Amino acid sequence: MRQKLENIRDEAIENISKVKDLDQLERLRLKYLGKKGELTQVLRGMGKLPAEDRPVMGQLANEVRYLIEEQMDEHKKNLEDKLLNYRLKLETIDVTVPGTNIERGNLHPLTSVLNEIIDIFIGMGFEIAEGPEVELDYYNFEALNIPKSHPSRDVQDTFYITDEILLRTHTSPVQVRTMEVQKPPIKIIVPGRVYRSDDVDATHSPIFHQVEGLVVDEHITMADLKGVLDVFVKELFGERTQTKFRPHYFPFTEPSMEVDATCVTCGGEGCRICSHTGWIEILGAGMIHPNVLKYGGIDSEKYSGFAFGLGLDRIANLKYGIDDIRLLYENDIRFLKQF
Ligand code: FA5
Repeated sequence: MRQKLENIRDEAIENISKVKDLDQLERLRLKYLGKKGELTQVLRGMGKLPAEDRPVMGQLANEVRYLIEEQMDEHKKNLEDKLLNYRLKLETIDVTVPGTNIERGNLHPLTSVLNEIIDIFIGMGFEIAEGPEVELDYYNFEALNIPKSHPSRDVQDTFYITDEILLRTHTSPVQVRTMEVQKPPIKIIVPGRVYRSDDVDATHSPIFHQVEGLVVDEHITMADLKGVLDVFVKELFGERTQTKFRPHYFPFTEPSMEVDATCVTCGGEGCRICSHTGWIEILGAGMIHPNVLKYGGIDSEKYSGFAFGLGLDRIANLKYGIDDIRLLYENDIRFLKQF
């Protein structure tokens, strides 16, 4: 038995020293010390020894066990250290390596100007409404007092989908859509994309943006319209900006007007941007035509209102001194980065 124990000891120590990973080591532990392990088997045979030999053999067996365990623990620690070092090396982060620059994006000029416009109107108590871009002829024209034969339909070259369905040519269809579901007081602005089959040039795009304004309540007069637009223009372009209201014609407002602001670039002196007039047209507006109120189910004897529609793209260009509307749609990052 002594021989057996010494053989196990020597073999185990040699095998342990060759082990390269923790799994292998665990297999060796089972081989010698497990329930069915070699050393365990020998210890089980202890009972067959003469009584006087047992203490000596027992002691030797324990020594062999401790030795194997000790060697295993030591080797295990070495393997774990090696593994840790390997992983540390693998996962080391060199904090001195220059990082990859993450470029900060910025808002598109149209978004920035729209945000500013929304803030100004919200400050005056307006709410934001929206409407569909694929619209019924009814809301885009009929309910705005523009029957099928009306000559003003020619002014807004329309993309038709069917006879009755079209891409909205302005944000004004949201006027009657809102009146149908909301009774006065109404005080909304409607930002949105609109479509016209206009030829593309520096000031025209077939897709552009408008912001509609609509106020309906008792005793609304043109003084309210002028006041609201004057505050708006001064907040957007600066305190010294002046407004000019020119008579105009829209079928859905009466009276109708176009509003000019003193040129932002030259301050009214006259320059290339304002064609040397000192003024720039920024929106169309007027007092809501009684027929439109009727289409919206609102009593035109009791209520009155005003509406306006501004071209967001042109306002953005004015604000940022951009001289060609096409730049807003080309998505050239070198251009967009400047705002
Ligand atoms: C209208 O669209 C009216 N719905 C505005 C309105 C609303 C008047 C409520 C009264 C009451 P107009 O067709 O003028 O009006 O267009 C309004 C603005 O849209 C113009 O002042 C202009 O700035 C802009 N605009 C018109 N066509 C284009 C285009 N092709 N590209 C870019 N902007 C355009």
